[in-house]
Amino acid sequence: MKKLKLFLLLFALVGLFSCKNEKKEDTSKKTEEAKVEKAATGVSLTPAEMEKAKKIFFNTCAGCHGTTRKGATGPSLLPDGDGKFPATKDLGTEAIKSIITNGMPGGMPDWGKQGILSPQEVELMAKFVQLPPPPVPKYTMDDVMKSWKLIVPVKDRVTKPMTKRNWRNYFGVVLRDAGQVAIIDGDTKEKVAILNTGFAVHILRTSVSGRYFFSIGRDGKVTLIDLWPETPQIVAEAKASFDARSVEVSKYHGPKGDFRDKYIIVGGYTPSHYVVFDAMTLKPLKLVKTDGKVLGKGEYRDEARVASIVASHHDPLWVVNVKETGMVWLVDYSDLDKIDENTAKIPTAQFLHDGGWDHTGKYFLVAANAVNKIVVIDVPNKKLVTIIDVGTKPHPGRGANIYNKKYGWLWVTGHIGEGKLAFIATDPGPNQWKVVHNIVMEGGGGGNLFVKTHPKSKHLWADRALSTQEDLQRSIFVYDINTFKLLKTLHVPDKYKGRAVHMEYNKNGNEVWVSVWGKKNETTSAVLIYDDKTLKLKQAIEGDWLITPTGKFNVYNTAHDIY
Ligand code: DHE
Repeated sequence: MKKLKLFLLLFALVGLFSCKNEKKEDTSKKTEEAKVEKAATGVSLTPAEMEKAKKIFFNTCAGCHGTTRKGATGPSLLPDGDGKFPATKDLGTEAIKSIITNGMPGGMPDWGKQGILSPQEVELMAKFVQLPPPPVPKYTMDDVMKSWKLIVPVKDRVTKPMTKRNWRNYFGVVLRDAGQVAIIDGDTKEKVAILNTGFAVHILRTSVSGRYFFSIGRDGKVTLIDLWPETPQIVAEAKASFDARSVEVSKYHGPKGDFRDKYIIVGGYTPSHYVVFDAMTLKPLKLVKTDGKVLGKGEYRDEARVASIVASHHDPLWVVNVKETGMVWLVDYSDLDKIDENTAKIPTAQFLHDGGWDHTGKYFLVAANAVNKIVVIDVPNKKLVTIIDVGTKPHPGRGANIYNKKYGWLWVTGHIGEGKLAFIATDPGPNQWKVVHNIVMEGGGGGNLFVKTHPKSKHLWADRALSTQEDLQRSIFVYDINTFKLLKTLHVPDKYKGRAVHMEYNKNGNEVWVSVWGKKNETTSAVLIYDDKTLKLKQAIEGDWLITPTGKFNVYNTAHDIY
């Protein structure tokens, strides 16, 4: 924390210093030929440079800073500042270049050092953020409709599994920079299919039956993958927006009807809206904008991006987390004509990101990561329960539900901003919704992205993929869920290059799969498979097709919300 404060101070000081220099430059550049985009400081970009910068910003920066650059997980990047963070034009090119190259302790990646951005690209981006943000293009229901492709109609699909494989133990593995999803047989560890799902797929979710995977890409493209043919295949696709991170299916079956696998919802980052599709064909059915006022009463935000979405098993509801406004929407999908008027909109805390169910599936816990809080929603009663202070930049993924002998059921989150795992009690009683324990992770600094457990396991697994220290990036930490003691630190074998990220159990809950997320042009990425009892490496999946593996989703565990 101290370090972070120091850095911010430095950040501001460097800004002031470079501001003076910029002013000097200003006068000398007055006569320079006008270019298309020019800031008050004299920074300018040609149309071609602008296009390139927009693309890089979308791929690497918009997720945290927002397309309109008003800030979310990361600070605002506005030429004139926003009162909280320095104006980018005051920071100046050199200071911004240094930040983009070296990263920041709170989670800003070292894009330059990692070689993801070249020095020229770093300079380009340093200039880009001193210019006003370009306008966000429109994307309407007509555009969604035009993008829809039904590749295999339902009547032409197989009616039973055509494979002898144990498809319920398939893993869908995101091959991020290849724009693909690999389907891997969890029993034999063989590659079953590689599917071209589109640019930087982010996550997969399954249908309730487990037969289908839905993938969502950073380009807003949703893909329906049928796992029943001998070789899994894409049967439909559509584009919900320019930029997206979440997809979920309808799961409710009860007195209000059977909605299992009837609809899916895709949450749009840019433009900010959600789209409901027919789950079996991906025919677009409804688009609802998510813009609104911060916490329902403050500043109006057009960029109000949909972060995580989960589906209730107890009610016909999706929990839709609107990042910039800090509103949790409980979207009742039982009558699509009244979907907006039947939505409960609950003000919580700004910059909602990722989250998951407690073990009962009635309470949803979501990180408001930029304000270091976890929000708890009582979904059946449609109300905010409480907002809990945790560590710096909580990042639970979907979190992990463990049963601890002393405290009962606990839901766990890690943090990007500090090396801490926070355990929140969820059972009714005096401790409910309190952080009853913190684990301080070894090695200092933050960088944890995901935690994972399984009902049959006594272990909690945690990565450090965003650590600034290379040895921590390549380590996985396994803790005892009763004593909270670190049992083992697992290191990625040297032959594989890249960060260890995201864990997933197999269907039986006795293996843990970990990605080694290498570079796009190298074939040294891998998926490591550990025995959950012995904590020994059992097998490594590798191959020239395994490009930049990140998230992994086991069919059975995803369909049953096991985490
Ligand atoms: Fe993710 C989940 C957003 C960067 C891998 N990520 C999520 C969710 C959101 C989100 C909102 C929750 C989805 C849900 O549950 O419905 N992620 C973002 C970003 O905005 C961010 C910070 C920057 C960006 O530009 O995308 C970002 N995420 C990353 C990565 O760099 C990761 C590590 C690698 C990758 O593939 O891009 C990454 N995010 C994941 C994974 C999940 C995820 C694997 C699902 C976790 C799970 O177990 O459910």
